[in-house]
Amino acid sequence: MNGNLFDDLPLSDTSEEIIADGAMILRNFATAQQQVLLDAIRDIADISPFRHLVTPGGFTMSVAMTNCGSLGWASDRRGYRYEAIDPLTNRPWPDMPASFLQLAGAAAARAGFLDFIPDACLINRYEIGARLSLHQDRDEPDRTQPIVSVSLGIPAMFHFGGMQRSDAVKRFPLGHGDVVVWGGNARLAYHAIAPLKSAHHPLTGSMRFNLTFRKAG
Ligand code: MD3
Ligand code: FE
Repeated sequence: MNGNLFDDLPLSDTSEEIIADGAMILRNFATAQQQVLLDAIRDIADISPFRHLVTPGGFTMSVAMTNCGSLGWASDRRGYRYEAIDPLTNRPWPDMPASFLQLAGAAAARAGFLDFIPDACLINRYEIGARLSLHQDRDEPDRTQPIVSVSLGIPAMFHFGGMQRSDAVKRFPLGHGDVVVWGGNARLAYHAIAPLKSAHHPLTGSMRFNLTFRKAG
């Protein structure tokens, strides 16, 4: 109800690190909102449940996904696309909570994107061992808009590559409350999440959640 026992203690790390041209990690930028964000994820999943999508190649993803906002990302044997209607419920995706919009806008502004208005938020849920293989996010037509990502729960190792699949990757740990803004030249970089190691977080148990805010329309 009141967050965790450490709510009133100062945060250890609120550093800001530019990791590439256009990419900035804001450590613990979302931590003060942790409970509001996790409550909102639960409310969204009550309407549009987490599901394991199938890729066009026929593989079932280990990450479970849902969305909020006017558009949601979907995948099936026919391809990847954004949809206004959740194909599982045949209803619109849940509205983007005001707390999500406020956080995404503040993070984008901090990294220099002053007019970021996301219309889609993809919510990824990882269990131990789940991973996201190397990919680019290229289903959004307006590449001048950044993507803002918010990590909650157990940590993950993020792999950040270059513009070609074969480029070397740099590794960055992403922990609870960390926010990353991906714009400019970083917007189309290859990236991945390594299989999650066993861990526990007081608010999410053995889960990791990642929100990615996008302008998809
Ligand atoms: C770099 N999600 O949903 S967040 C995704 O942690 C995705 O669930 C990962 O990759 C996750 O597509 C990584 C970091 C991230 C998100 C989007 C990016 C990095 C990005 C888009 C372009 C470049
Ligand atoms: Fe991605």
